[in-house]
Amino acid sequence: MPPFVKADVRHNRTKLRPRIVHIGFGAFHRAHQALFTDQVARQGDSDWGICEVSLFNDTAIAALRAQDHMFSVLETGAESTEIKIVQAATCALTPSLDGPEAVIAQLAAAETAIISLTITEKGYCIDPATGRLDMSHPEILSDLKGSNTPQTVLGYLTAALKKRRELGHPPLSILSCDNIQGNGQVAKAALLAFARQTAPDLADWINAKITFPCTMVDRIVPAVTDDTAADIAAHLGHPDPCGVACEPFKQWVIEDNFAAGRPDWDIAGAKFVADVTPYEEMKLRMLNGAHSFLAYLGYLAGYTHISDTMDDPHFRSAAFDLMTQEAAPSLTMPAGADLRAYAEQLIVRFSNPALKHKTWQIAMDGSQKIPHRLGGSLKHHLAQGTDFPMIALGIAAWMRYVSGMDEQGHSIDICDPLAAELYKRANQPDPVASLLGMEAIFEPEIGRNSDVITKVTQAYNALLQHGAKAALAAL
Ligand code: CS2
Repeated sequence: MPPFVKADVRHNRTKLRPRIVHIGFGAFHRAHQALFTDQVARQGDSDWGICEVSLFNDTAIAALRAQDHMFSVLETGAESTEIKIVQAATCALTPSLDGPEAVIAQLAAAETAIISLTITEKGYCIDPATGRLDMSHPEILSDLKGSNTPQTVLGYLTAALKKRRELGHPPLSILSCDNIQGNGQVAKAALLAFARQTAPDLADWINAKITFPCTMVDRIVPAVTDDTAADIAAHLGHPDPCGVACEPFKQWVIEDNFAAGRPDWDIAGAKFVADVTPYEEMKLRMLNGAHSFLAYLGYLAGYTHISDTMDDPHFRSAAFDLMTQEAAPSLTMPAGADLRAYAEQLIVRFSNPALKHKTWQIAMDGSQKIPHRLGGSLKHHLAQGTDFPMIALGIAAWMRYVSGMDEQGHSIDICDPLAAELYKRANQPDPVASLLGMEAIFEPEIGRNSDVITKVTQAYNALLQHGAKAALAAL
């Protein structure tokens, strides 16, 4: 088989060790943490390599192994395109090919210093509104019974940390790279709650020894389509089943709290800080809040991609207003932050015509996303007594979306761990109050607030009567 890339593109990987074990070998990780780690490996004499783990996608892991653990990232801007070959991975594991014990052993290995995660919001098995472990989650219940093949990441982490402690290996850090407010704290709370059920002394050890730095991660990485795969193949000279395409922009802000060291990711542009909270809130409420808003309204209005919504002046200005008038006022930023410039930059990023980012993709898992993306800003307005028309419209559009029928009468393929319950409630006589009453999604201070119920109901009725485009234009 010909080599994946020519010798002059390869860098010397002999020093790299799998000191990072990453769970979640998905598109976002490939274009973000893996690329940052690769850039560090290229520039210095770093020994930080990655063992890529996918718990459920053995096809991707087999493909990665078949190409010497390399893959491509195609950065597509509005005007130019650049391909990068990530060479930071040194090995790859998946339970169905290697057995769950091989994954657990790698996580427990003495040289593993960081376990990083991109498992999406639902991978933590928490109630999104509270961040607490969902003790009724069927896979959590199954893992708590102690099967040899865990179903959840928490099951794997607990088994690995138990082994690690027994072997006397040094503590490490668990680095959540998911779009969850306080992602490190959420990961810690979920893992401790899980471990406490099985081994309270292990939970105490985790609490004392393992660190869980919070991170803000940002890069728009749409799911690969046939077209993007063809673009990647054209740039590379052959297909790459692990290749991803993304925007040129990338950002990573990391709480500098590592138990066993970390790569100098700042060489590649990451920023280490003492407190990530303001950056996390800014990104979740402005970027992701606007993304979800555009996704639900855009899908209902018949727009396939986020860049299509940006061609509609009403959508464009509504997204800008949501960011500057309803999200930004809820934020307390370090001196020098310019939230208006940030919003302007986001509009440019959303408008990138080369990124075919589907509204349907962003609309997935709304029950897990809405609390972090719109809930935080909403709480601010409730406390201040200020108005929140865009947030109300965004929540109403999500409710309209989960009813399962679009404005043309076509059914919508709703992807959400709570899809059945959402569909049921969205099709009841009073869908707004019924959906706001879901405490896993809306804390009672939001879900039972009469102002929220009234405003979301008005927005919902406007969507039913006039459709998404007109309801939005009327604002
Ligand atoms: C998007 C995010 O799919 C989604 O929900 O909003 O994946 C978004 O593209 C990233 O957070 C950007 O950093």
